Amino acid sequence: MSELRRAAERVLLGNWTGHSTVPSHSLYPHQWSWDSAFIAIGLRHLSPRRAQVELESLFGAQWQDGRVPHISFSPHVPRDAYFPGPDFWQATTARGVETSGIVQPPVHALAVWLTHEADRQESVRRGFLPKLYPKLVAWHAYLRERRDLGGRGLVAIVHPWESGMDNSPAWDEALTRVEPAPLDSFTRRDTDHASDDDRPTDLDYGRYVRLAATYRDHGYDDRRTPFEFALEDPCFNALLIASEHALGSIAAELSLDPTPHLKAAAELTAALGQLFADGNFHARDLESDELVAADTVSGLVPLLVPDLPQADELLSTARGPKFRLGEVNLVPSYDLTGPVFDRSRYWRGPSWFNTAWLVHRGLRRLEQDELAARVRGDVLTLAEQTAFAEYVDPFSGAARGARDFSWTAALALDLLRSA
Ligand code: 9WN
Repeated sequence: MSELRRAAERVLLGNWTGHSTVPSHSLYPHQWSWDSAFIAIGLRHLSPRRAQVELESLFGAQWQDGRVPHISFSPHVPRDAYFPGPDFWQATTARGVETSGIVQPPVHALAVWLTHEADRQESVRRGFLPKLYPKLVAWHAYLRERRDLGGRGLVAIVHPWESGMDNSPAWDEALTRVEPAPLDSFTRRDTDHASDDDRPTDLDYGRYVRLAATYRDHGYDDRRTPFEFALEDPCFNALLIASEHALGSIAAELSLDPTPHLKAAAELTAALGQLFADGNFHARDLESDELVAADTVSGLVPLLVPDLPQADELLSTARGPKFRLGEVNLVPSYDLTGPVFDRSRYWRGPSWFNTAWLVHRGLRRLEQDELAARVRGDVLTLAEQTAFAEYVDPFSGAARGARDFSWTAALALDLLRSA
């Protein structure tokens, strides 16, 4: 285990760029929003100060409207190293940071709180919480005020990349409505670094590009953009709830009133119930106003929500034939019995370490200690066996996507410490 610790630390040190950590030097050579949060959760064990700096630098790219962009581009990396790069997004903040214009799941307040807890003295010395708290409040306000596109108290995503689970089968039907950008109008970079079979298809990419370009061409204005893709995603909303609880703890620590955060968490938890059907949480498509049939790991993430009324039913779905929690490797990203299950392709079946970490947190909360221990054991074994792969085959555990992937190393480090 100390070998695993050293190896994980090597990955995090290798991917550190001086003020933040790249998910992977080859495939993702900039700073990504929810990656940084997961990375900080592991980095806090290696260097609490670096974990704080990681989150501070991410919020250094926050927009004036409160949104935290999903990518903050490094000026030291060639502009075409990743597609879509800064020239595509055309978004520069008032402080001169080039970013994308879409967002990712709001796991940040939770990461800030866990980072603070790792070294309270250093946190207080650096004024970490007073610095981050107003930024986190503005981030959540953006989501709740600008992104409640359905008007029913839940946040909507407007691009598959905003879910962090880009190629999930949950988006398939909504994407059929989107006219793909011509394939000769852009050059993919991802397939230079990962196998074609593990990544989204060209057709999917054409649609991703079209959606992002439409948002960009409307100034990333949530009131003006004619969104062709708008869905309420369970994982996104569940992480907002977990983060509102964390904001409550942060507020109390700063001798501020935690009540507004606990109230927001309770309202969101009640609203999340609208997405529950047949034992799982499902995305709701705002165009058809219907729940998407696909069962994905996004639906299981609410397991970590405190006082979740549906927890028992959700747990039995996780243990049932669709996800076989405790029997297969980690947590499959999509229903093992589903019609388009693919054990290799991006978010269409393989298991990821961040979702396993989130489900593990839920299992601990629900006192499912045996199952939690199994998931933790899988994370540690597979992280080591796969050289910190981005994701794995749920049956064989074979590595997929990038290697030396930062959040895999960070979350393995975190679980190593949480024995
Ligand atoms: C697009 C960086 C990101 C993760 C996402 C994952 C993948 C990007 C891509 O990589 O998305 O944002 O190019 O496929 O799906 O969860 O944050 O690791």
